Amino acid sequence: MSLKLYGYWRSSASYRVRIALHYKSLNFDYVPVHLVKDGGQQKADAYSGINPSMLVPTFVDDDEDIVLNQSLAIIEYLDEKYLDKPSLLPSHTLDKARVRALAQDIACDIQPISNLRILESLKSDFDANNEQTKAWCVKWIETGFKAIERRLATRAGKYCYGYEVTLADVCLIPQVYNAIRFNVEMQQFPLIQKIYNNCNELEAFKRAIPEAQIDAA
Ligand SMILES: N[C@@H](CCC(=O)N[C@@H](CS)C(=O)NCC(=O)O)C(=O)O
Repeated sequence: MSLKLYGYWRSSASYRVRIALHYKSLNFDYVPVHLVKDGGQQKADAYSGINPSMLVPTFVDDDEDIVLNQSLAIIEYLDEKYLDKPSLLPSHTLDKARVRALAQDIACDIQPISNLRILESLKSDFDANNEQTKAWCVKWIETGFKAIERRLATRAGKYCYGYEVTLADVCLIPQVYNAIRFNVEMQQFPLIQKIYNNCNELEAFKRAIPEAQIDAA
């Protein structure tokens, strides 16, 4: 078995897949793709050849000649392939839909708006300065977190959805890491903060944190 993850230490989408791989105790090679150095290594031919979207992460299973992009698709692939490992999705249809919805609240409605290339475009196409792009990120993270905090009031236990770690936690924790980087005032979101603390006590989450990666600056 030869699994490979192309990622970047601070990329929240890469962070999600790292958590899932560690949660399932799967060994993998981590291949850093620096999103800033050399004008962004994700745009170089060497990488865009395997991922034409020029985004990280990319997951490669060399033995089976499988290349996958999109963190949620990668995680669900791992979940279904390694059935002997702890699952990140509940088995009940409605529970599964609710966990996916929470995950997508983050992965579809928060993270893409503050992605690097969006911030670069705000600067180059619309003359936004650093303060303005930072305010942009804070605004959309807070908007998303307000809704998630309300949902968690009826769904959360120790983790986002009851007492088992799910895909929702795998998406939430990297987004909180980003929020803290942008100085979002987390006291507004006590449930999110509690789940962040609970998850970060787990080995899989500790091993996946950006600062623990070989490419951490
Ligand atoms: N929906 C994608 C998002 C991937 C994504 O946005 N990756 C970011 C890092 S978190 C990236 O590679 N950004 C590089 C850029 O914007 O040029 C996923 O979940 O995998």
